[in-house]
Amino acid sequence: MSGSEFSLDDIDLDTFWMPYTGNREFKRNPRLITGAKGCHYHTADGRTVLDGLSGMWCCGAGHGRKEIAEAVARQALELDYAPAFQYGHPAAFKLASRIKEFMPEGLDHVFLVNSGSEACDTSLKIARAYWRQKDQPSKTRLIGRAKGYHGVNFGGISVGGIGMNRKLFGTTLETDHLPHTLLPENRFSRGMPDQGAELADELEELVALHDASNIAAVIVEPFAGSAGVIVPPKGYLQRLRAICDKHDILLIFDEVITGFGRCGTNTGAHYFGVTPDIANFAKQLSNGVIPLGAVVVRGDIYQTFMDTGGPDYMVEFPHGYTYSGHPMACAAGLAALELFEKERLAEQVAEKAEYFEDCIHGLSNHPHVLDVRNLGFAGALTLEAHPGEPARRPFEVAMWCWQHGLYVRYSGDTLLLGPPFVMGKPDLAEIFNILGDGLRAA
Ligand code: PXG
Ligand code: PLP
Repeated sequence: MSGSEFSLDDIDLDTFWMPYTGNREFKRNPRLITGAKGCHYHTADGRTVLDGLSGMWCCGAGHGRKEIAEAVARQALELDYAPAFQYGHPAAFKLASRIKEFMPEGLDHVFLVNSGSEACDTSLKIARAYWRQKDQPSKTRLIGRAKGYHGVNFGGISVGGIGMNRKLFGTTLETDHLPHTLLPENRFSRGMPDQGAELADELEELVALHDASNIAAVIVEPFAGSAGVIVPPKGYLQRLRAICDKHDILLIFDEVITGFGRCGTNTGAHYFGVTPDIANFAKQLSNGVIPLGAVVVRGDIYQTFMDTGGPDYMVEFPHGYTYSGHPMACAAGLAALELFEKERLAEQVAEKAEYFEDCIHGLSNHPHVLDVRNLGFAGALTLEAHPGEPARRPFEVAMWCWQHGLYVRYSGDTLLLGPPFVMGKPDLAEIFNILGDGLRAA
């Protein structure tokens, strides 16, 4: 649909309370998207805009993919909804098996949810319940990391490490946080920085403080996405894994952004060579077409629930959503994974990652740029703040870019980039041309 068929006069902007948005600013200056094809959005004012963040890190195969749309339409006509509890339908089983094919060895049972936030809260509940079923009920404490993002539900904000997402909401779960790994000496690193693996040893301090008998799990993003593509130092995740093993603490990777291609591999676990006990996925799993997420666990975690669940008609894990394994989400997921494999989307990222890296680091000397970070098809710029207005400059640059044909996301003091995996080099170059001009203009 083109913008010309659309009039803003037809829309009541006031009633919709927009998620995670400055509603007052947006409604004064609306940015409405009316269509999408390939790596571009079409706007209500009739313009074409490059998609610099794959929607919100979810549309790596590009927009308007017929294969997915048709699969969803077929599923809607064949079986629109089936009860998710105590009954099943084939697509959910097929999707779980298909997801397993892309996992590292050992992660082989799949719980389906509708979003990254649900995946996070589900994974935390699995971790606590697992230890209870293993007769270690005191292992309840959950450990996240400063600057971590694990969605917006209560579990996720409890382990999350972004103050802005917590401060309005009062008491959360009993958690602790590892320090983040954004070190000044690592500024302008390409890919994994050299310094800081020893920050993982802070987990030993938390074990000394609480005792491992009270700790259920550690949850981290393989690289922190929302906080600005904070890539772990070389060796950091290996050390975290070793300390978790030593103390019998579950390691959860939140792969909502890193999963399914963003790193140039199937998962972040593959990229970094570290396998967690539980991994969370969403976003790219359905190419963003229908809400879908998944929690993938080690076989023996699943088996523990099966072995301790009482008589076999009893529910082993009293958790699940009305729309867990929704038929249309499963159809979208299956079609998206088919594309992911057939079009070698992870390999496409791996092949173009160096070009992306060169492009984004080409902005290092532009005005206001304090740091540049990247991995795979993910990158971020930290910008120097206006005095006393920490978040204004990225907003201004992003608004300039939007007006000049590029969608990028701004958050705190950073600009975030995560182009679709299928984007070609000319469009990638165009992203950085526009962004470079935007930095000079701001
Ligand atoms: N975990 C991680 C690691 C995420 O990045 C979530 C959980 C929550 O997923 P849902 O589907 O509930 O939103 C996320 C989501 C951005 C941006 O611009 C990132 C997210 C969401 C929106 C914007 O970086 N991450
Ligand atoms: N609230 C009420 C009153 C419900 O009945 C349900 C589900 O049955 C929920 C919340 C949870 O909804 P969902 O399963 O879609 O997460």
